[in-house]
Amino acid sequence: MLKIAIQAKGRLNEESMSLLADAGISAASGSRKLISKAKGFPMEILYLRDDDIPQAVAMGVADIGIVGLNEVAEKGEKVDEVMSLGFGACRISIAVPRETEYTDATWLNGRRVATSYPHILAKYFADNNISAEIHEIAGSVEIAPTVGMADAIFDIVSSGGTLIQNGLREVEQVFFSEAVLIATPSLPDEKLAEIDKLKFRLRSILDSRDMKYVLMNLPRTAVDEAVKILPGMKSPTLLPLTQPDWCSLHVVIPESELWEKIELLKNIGAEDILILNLENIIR
Ligand code: PRT
Ligand code: ZN
Repeated sequence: MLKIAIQAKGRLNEESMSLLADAGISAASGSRKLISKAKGFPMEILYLRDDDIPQAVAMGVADIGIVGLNEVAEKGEKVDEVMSLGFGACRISIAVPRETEYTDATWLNGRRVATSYPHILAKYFADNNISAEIHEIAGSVEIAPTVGMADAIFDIVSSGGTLIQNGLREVEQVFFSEAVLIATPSLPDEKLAEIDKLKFRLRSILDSRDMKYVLMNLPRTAVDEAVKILPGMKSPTLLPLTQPDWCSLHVVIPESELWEKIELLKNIGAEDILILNLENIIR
């Protein structure tokens, strides 16, 4: 039976659980138990701190895990990256006190930089020929310049709000991360077959997120125009209506293009437009 490690609590826990739930896999809440048996898929769920997930997967304590790419890169454990999961997006950036006259990365030479990601930072310094001191601290990195512990920080940024609150300014975006599914290298074939089944479910969920299923009534004369408005889709589904000059058109549209396409379709006579959420796309 597969064992999957997910974050016990924290930013990735909820979305990891809801991705699994959308894939028909449910489990007891992580805060109460270290391990629980999943329902809907032959799998055990291990709840760990995110820092421990790369090692647990590298050692085979768990066969797979959901964790930020930042932790995978920082820990440097040997794991296979199976797929990106489309949530937990963030970057790790260098930030300096707002009033600093920062020119470019050469400013960092001889400075002290506080971080919880010393390995990723050391690689950045090496790649850019920068000689600076790395101060590893476990938490509250953003206060290090204020208390005089560092000249700059290297920390996770998402909206940028935390930097602003602490009088800091983002000057170099170094590493881009999102949640990924990782696996123990060289697993036996039967485990790989199980992972393929899970990947298939996850892929269909991820493909359907941000897509909408749209139905509308359309004058038959406008069908060619509608097909031009909806490029990139395979030919849309057309169903007859009892009124012979009209038909019903069904298409899947990415949410980002939805309202622009709806406007165009209305302009060519589309009526009674229904927009529905999609649960799965099986390709
Ligand atoms: O207890 P455990 O060790 O498991 O959790 P943790 O406290 O180490 O990690 P947690 O739960 O904070 O984050 C887990 C993962 O979420 C990280 O490893 C990243 O992959 C991802 N992630 C995505 C983030 C953020 N966005 C994020 N904004 N992790 C942390 N932050 C923090 C950041 O450290 C900073 O303090 O949020 C603040 C910045 O946010 P903004 O929006 O103000 O820029
Ligand atoms: Zn952590």
